[in-house]
Amino acid sequence: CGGGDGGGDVQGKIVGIEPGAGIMSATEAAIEEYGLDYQLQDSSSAAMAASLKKAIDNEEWIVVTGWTPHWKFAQWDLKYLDDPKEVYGGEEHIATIARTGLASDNPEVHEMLDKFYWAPADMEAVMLDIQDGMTPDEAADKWIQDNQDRVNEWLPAQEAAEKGKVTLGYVEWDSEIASTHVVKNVLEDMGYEVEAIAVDAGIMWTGIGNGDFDAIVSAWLPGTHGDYYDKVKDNVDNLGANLEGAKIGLVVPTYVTIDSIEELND
Ligand code: PBE
Repeated sequence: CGGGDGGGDVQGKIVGIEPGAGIMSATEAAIEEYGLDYQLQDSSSAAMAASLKKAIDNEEWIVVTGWTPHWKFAQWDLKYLDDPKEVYGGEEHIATIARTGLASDNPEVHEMLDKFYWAPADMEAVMLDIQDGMTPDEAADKWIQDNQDRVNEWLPAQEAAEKGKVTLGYVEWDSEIASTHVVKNVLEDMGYEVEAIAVDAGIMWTGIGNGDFDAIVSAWLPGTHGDYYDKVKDNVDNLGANLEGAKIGLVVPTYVTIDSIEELND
């Protein structure tokens, strides 16, 4: 049984997140490709972070499915395990995807979504405030107040005469809670009624393909959500990157003595 020299009952386990996340299927592929004697545990993003905290408090061995941007890197000393087979892909971007038809139905909203672009440090600031106890709307609103010049660049040139309702689909991953609520609050400040609808990853992708949501800002491409995207790409409007420098992989506390996924079986 694998698990390195860390000991304890976490040996041979990788603490995962919600089934359906791209990082879960990538990790199943990594277990296969590296021949790891490990099992991937389904969990949730919040429970994964709680497991990480508990392990770090006790200086225990732990391996989690991790991603950047994420507040955990500001909170604790963590490292990605090297992935020489590049199962997790390299750096990727997070894209905004609109339903086909939004551009003609609601050009003002489409324009704002198209212009929405920020940096990993921005997203992390919102994530940290949520982690520190703010509601997603409070943290998003604070970021907007602190960055009004940037937000102004996202605002459309023309105001629509009638402002209706906008729906945003997302998954309750910490990163996507942050981005979706920033966009929600910007659209609300423009005068729209916005509903942010939390669903599973599969539902988010079939939903945007079917036009059930106006948009999603949570498309991790080209790797993490590549399979989901391929199924709907002919039926959606890809507005391009809203963030560059995203990454997924296996993450451990720095005191864990290995540096590569290949060493997990040692
Ligand atoms: N994540 C966060 C998601 C995408 C955003 C990396 C956990 C996933 O694996 O699908």
